[in-house]
Amino acid sequence: MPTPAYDIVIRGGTLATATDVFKADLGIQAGRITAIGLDLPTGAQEIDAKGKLVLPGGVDTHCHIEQLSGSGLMSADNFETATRSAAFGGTTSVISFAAQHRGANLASVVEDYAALARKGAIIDYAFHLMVANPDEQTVAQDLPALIRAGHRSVKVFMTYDAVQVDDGQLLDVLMAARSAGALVCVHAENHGLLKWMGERLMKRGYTAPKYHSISHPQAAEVEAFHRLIAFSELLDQPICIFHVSTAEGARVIREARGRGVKIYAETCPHYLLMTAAELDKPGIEGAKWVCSPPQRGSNDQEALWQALALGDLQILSSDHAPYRFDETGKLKYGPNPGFKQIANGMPGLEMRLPVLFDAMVSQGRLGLKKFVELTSTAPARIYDLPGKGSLAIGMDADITIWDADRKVALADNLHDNTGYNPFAGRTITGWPETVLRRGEVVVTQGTLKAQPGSGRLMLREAGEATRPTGTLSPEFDPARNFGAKLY
Ligand code: DUC
Ligand code: ZN
Ligand code: ZN
Repeated sequence: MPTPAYDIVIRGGTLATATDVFKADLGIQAGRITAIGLDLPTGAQEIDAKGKLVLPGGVDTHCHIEQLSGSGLMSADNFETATRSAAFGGTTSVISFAAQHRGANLASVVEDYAALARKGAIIDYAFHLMVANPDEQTVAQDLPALIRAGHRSVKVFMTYDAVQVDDGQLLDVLMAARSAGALVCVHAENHGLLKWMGERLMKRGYTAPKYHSISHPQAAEVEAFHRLIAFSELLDQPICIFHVSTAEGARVIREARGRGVKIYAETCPHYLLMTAAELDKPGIEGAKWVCSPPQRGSNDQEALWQALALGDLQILSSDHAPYRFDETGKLKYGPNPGFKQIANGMPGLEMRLPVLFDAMVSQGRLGLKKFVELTSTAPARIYDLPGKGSLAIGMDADITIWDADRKVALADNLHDNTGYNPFAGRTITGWPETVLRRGEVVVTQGTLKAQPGSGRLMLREAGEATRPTGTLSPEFDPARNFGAKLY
């Protein structure tokens, strides 16, 4: 018997990429896609995909895994539980954070997170370098070295006492990223405004979870976007604005992109599919839905969908930030905490693709190709994840096979360690049934097949998204700034 040409053939399915939908068989060898065609020869293993959709595995580029928050709270998931839930949800690559805290050495932080991921990760992973201690050692030494070693994205917070960078520090980080070749991702909200609003609400007795949404006015997002964009434009350094939540925020991004500022931006399922009404539940129950920025109004949802359609927002991430609804997480400060004491975040890795598939494909909002683009292809391209995000010869065989007709009533039964599902109670259509990572079946028929530690670290080249536009601002252009060399 001749050796089969393929380790696996996925046969008879409908393949979809960001640009095309077509019927074909897909052949896999040594973890890569080696053939896409009709009537491929039999593989060593055959997967029947008749009547199914064969899509690139999901790429979730904003996930907090095994991370200590600014307030010292450990997220509910470790790499094993988080990436296990990702795999069940059809996601095969994640970017999480190597999160520096004040006083910590960034290079050691990256080593520590890498060790945790090596032990637990089931899918492939990369890190955003989260800088909260932008001292000389970090900005001038560690950050450039780590970027050049393949960690091509940096994350900073413009708010939160324990981790925020001030304007000068933000400029330092933007400049260091420009020199070494990295994209700078930002949580952009005005710190003073959030602090002032939060304290005013609490003092007046408005402590219930629903007031969390009032404490993050849309003006906080809008002001911070303007300031961040002004800095990005001044230095000609590309940025990615995280979790855009408001119509006005999306408009600010559109305007800036229109005049040539190099901005990428993401939003998340909870801004598209939830409103602030989720927080308005009896007692403290609404704490489960507390995240930052908060869910907004239906007008914001519409504007975000429109911004995705127009390309002003290019990425749909989960912002997986899991905290249990108990004393280890949301209720750390007792059974009835004020909204300011409630940890920000919700689990999202497992539900991101199913709820978006339901909205975009089953219900028809933007459609299948855009679903693939926003949840897999564009994030892989923007963050330069090698071999990820599409179905093409030579790419990693990261593949999710979907039953587009399967109806599922969502319940609190996710495979992470959070203990609740923010989308529980909804019924959706479309489900990721079989998931392959580099040609290995990691989930099938509701069962996990892969081992913790089988995920791989993805180191990245400096790709298109990290490159400045080359259009210098007057202040940085020696031809117009009296010859000053500022880069
Ligand atoms: N921002 C995030 O991106 N994730 C969790 C909490 C937060 O404020
Ligand atoms: Zn954030
Ligand atoms: Zn986040």
